[in-house]
Amino acid sequence: MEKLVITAAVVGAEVTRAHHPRIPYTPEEIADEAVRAWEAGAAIIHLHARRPDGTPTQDRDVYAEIIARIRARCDAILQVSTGGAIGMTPEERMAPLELQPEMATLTTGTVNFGDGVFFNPPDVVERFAREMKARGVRPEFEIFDVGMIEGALALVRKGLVEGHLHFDFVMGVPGGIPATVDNLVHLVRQLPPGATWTVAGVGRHQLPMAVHALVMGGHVRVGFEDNVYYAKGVLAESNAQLVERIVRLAREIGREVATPDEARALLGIPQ
Ligand code: KMH
Ligand code: ZN
Repeated sequence: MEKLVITAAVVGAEVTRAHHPRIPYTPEEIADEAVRAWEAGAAIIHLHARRPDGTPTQDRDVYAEIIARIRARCDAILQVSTGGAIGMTPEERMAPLELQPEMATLTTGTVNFGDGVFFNPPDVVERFAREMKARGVRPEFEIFDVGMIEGALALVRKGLVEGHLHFDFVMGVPGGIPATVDNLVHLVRQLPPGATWTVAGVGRHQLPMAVHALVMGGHVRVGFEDNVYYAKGVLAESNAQLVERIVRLAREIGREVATPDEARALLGIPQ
């Protein structure tokens, strides 16, 4: 089986210190969580940015500081969010692409997101894809429901995304696809040959979805963005603690964990 690529989504846009007192807000705090997650075995760090009071921001300069701080300390693949937070404009959401990160997320359709709407109409999705292509940023397709795979493949047919295709199935968002094994198998079956996939189970679904991905040959995303608990009623100490558990489980079933450079090779990212 392919080596396991672990993504740590260390901060997100929605979760606050009301949910977990150790949610990182400042660039220094976010970088610390990211580096600890890398030390634990994460090859990809999925990044969001915050203002010092915790408000989500897509400010290019805040991302630049976070990226510089992480880069100084490790070789993880840094993947910026272009999802940002509900209600942000496409221009705001695209701002971190100016930094030409190795990777960025690309959601290929609109989905209800709790009480809000994560709005991704076709013209916006195409604009994001064009911008990523022009800047040499590898997209990771964020798939919140099955129709979004078709949205991603439409970009490929239009030549807006070329090369290796990598998908992240975000499962269990209220309004998106429920986190069930049947749904995961169905999602995987829709992918074209050669594509890779990871799963991000939300809340209590994080661990069971990760375990299914491990045995199915997929990859795994964990972290505070999607889940702040280690067990029912027990907060995780850190993002690293969530990564460490996945590393242990992978080793128990004989799956090796990919380094960032091995992940680059698997995902078609130039070294
Ligand atoms: N915060 C969500 C509305 C992404 O990073 O690309 C969108 C999100 C997806 O987190
Ligand atoms: Zn995100």
